[in-house]
Amino acid sequence: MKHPDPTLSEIIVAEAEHLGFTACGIAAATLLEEESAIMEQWLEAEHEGTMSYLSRNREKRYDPRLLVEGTKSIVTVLYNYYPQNPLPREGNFKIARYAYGEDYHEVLKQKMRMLLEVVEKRTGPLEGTRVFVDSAPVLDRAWAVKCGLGFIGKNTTLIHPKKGSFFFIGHLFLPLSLEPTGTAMGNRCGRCTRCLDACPTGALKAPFILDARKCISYLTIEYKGELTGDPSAFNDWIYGCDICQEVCPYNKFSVGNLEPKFQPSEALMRMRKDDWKRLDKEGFDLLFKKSAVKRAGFEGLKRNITFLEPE
Ligand code: B12
Repeated sequence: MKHPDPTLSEIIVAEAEHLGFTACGIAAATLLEEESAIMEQWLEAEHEGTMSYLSRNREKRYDPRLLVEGTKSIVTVLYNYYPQNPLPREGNFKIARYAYGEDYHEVLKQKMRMLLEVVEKRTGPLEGTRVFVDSAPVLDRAWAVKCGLGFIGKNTTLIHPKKGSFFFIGHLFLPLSLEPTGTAMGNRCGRCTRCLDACPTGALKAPFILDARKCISYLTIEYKGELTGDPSAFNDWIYGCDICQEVCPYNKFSVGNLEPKFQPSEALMRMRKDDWKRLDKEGFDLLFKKSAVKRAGFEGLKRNITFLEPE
């Protein structure tokens, strides 16, 4: 019996997997009504701290058609960043796993442009397509849920029921009405509260609510002021924090990513506390030439190290 030809949606999802994406789904571009209400409450409570960009462009953030006119479908991809080899922990400070290798924005965008080429091979050149990786006012996690790629955990991350949460999220905005590929999944944390219990700074103030002002990730990357409070609560994290993901049972079966650009350099693997303390600007630039760690900057990283272990 002859099988019906695959739809363009099916082709995109299959090609995304072929390109190494962990998962891919498609949803119709609409206003995110419920999610916008959640974000409004979050901003009302001033949980964003100094990340003032989050309160700008709200209309566009909630409705992708206002961000890119003519958008009809959102293709959302996940890309695993869980490392094959973790950085040694003995006598060392900690860096969030997402920042072990090259900056994900560019690495992912390149792969996503290849996915877009697959679409345009079928449709011909399209006007008004966009590739976004945390690079525009888009509610990344909300779209991943709409596309059927997982659920929002109590730690606020997007959790894929089989693959956990150690992945990046990216989107293609397309001016095409494509068949949606999945339905939104409800929460599957059950009674588990490991993430809330483990967060050493109490940033997860309630299930699904993160007060960024207390989050180690925010404090070590985004916050530019002086760090105060108990340094031991930082548990040696000097750039980002993975605690609320490390304790999540859904991450028990995370597998290492094979992307060469995401592997930590040998120099980074060799770093120990004494090396971090001695690190100068030149060494920082070499160590993090293409890395997202540049976001904190040399001064920021130094501030974090000195806060944890004053000279
Ligand atoms: C600002 C920001 C931060 C802030 C605030 C985080 C936060 N929880 O809000 C700080 C600096 C703390 C941070 C930390 C991290 N971040 Co960040 N961050 C962002 C950014 C730029 C915006 C997030 C945002 O809008 N927050 C505001 C809140 C209100 O929105 P939200 O958490 O996305 O929740 C929405 C939906 O999930 C939904 N929703 C929320 N709760 C619930 C509950 C239910 C029941 C339902 C149905 C829906 C729902 O509604 C919300 C509003 O629309 C996104 C990129 C993007 N453009 O989305 C990356 C992003 C969320 N970060 C990411 C990563 C990897 C991290 C870190 C793991 C990095 C690290 N190791 O240090 C940590 C994780 C900390 C954590 N538990 O969230 C990834 C997350 C991937 C994933 N699997 O979820 C993203 C998506 C970047 C990307 N494109 O890959 N981040």
